[in-house]
Amino acid sequence: MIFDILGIAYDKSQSFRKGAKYFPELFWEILPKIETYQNGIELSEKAFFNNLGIIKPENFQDLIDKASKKLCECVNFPLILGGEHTITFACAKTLKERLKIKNIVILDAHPDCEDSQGHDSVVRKLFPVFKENIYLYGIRCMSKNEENFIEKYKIKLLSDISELENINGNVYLSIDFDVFDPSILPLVGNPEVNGIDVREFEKIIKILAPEIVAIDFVEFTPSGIKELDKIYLYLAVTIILKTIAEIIKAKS
Ligand SMILES: [Mn+2]
Repeated sequence: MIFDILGIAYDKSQSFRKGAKYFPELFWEILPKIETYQNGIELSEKAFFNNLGIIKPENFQDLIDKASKKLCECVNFPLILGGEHTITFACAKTLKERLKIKNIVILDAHPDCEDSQGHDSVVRKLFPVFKENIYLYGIRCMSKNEENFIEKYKIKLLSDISELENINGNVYLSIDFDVFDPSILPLVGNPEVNGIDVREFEKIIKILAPEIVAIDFVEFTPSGIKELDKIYLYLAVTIILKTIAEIIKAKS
């Protein structure tokens, strides 16, 4: 299976920890060091990575322009590496028609429903595009303002994995690395306690994999203590490879 990998080095609105823009480049650096046999799949034989390059948008409009232009070149399974969560809006909107995407599933500690221009507003921005087909899982920290938006527009906050089984039709899956517990992966834009573990994550991927047609990983912020960064980078990319292995399993 061929994956078109697009990096989006954009973290203009990250507020607490910055550095998500460094992830796409570091992904390619660490990749050769990680075990290729993941979840029963030998990725060196079954997965082919077509590097679409890394775009570096200057601002929100530039993000929309550059991402949509690049994603038009995409003919295989799109795998997008952020960058902050804002990139999901540009990518999901661009790919919606062509890939007949019906649903967007977002794994995140936050509902990102703020009325702002930043990464904390991505679900609010996606709402006019996907309406009742937005599903959020892993949410555990929100503002009163966001809660009001969620209630008013009936955004689906899922609390049990089994609820994901009811999602039918093509899925764009967006993974904010802060969905994981900070004890597993603390290098994220906005860490929150009580996150999910990788076992739970793999269960989620197994359920959704047959429907997933595009995926992104966002908000991993490799900056700070260098040696420790490398370890967490290794873990983040391992999680991506596990996801790829499950998608290959489901699609073959
Ligand atoms: Mn988040």
